[in-house]
Amino acid sequence: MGIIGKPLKNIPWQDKPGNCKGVVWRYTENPIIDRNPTKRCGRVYNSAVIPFGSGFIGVFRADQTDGKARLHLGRSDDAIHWEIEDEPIRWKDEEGKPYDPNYAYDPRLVELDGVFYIIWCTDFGGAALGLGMTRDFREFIRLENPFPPFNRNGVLFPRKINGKYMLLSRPSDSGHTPFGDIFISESSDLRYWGRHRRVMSRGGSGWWQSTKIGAGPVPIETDVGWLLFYHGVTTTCSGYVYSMGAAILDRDNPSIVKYRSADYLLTPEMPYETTGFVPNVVFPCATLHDAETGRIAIYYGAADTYVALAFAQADEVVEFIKSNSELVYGDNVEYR
Ligand code: BMA
Repeated sequence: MGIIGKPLKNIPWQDKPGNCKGVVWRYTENPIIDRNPTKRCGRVYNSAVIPFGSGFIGVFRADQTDGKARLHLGRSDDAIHWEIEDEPIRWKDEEGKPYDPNYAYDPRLVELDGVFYIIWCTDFGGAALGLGMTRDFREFIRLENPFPPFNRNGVLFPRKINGKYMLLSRPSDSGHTPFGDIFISESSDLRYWGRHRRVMSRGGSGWWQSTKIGAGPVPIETDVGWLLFYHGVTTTCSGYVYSMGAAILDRDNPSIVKYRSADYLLTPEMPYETTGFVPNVVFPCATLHDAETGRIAIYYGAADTYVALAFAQADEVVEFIKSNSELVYGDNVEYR
């Protein structure tokens, strides 16, 4: 079993500690981004990173000191220590007119044929997916509303599949959404989307993903299928708890779930995950991975307050998903 993609030797990494019982382990120096990293950014979390030039670039969700979420750019040589800009990303529309989203959060970032695409949750009369692109991280062009409200957790696949762009998303309401499954849509041009199908449903015999689920980082291509980390939510007396699960989607038809882990891979346990602006949240939004060694560095938001890092080995994760697999009612049903 291997990752299909480029080698990326300089990703953050720590070997699995001897006492780790799972297949995902945390970076010992977490969180990697603490409170108030810049004058204007109070809390940075749920963010996306990507290799760029000889280093790394990130699109960060920053809740500014007015309490509102916006997207800020950051740069790093080692993908651990980040220099975040104090000014938010300035968008233009395709005609060159400035466009300033009312709010912007939970970005995902992917390179497709030499162009970097950013998807985030934007305000379009409520929560909807915003889509923009950049070639150089200097000029940012926003495409005009490719999606109607309400939706969150838009994640593009890193290549076209059968000639089409593919997108995972989670239709929602505009509040704190007490439901939600993962859907897939396809497009020839990124502007018009169709053939929507339900990929994965909340639920299962366990409880950790009983309320809602949403796609996390850009799926990782492996020779057994697309490795998708996602968040699963359960409802408790004191609110939602966000954990991380993983599934493997068919390589040629990613609307098909091949395997799906019945157990979570990461759940809030550490103080920076259980305590913060919103307690008990781990929310993965990005990975860096090395096809040569199978190493995966997972970036996740912790307690809506911090950015944290965890590690996994691709073959071990895939084996865990396969041997703990449980499909949920609604997965892989035709006309779903
Ligand atoms: C979701 C999103 C995430 C957030 C999570 C937990 O609805 O808003 O940004 O991390 O709630 O508060």
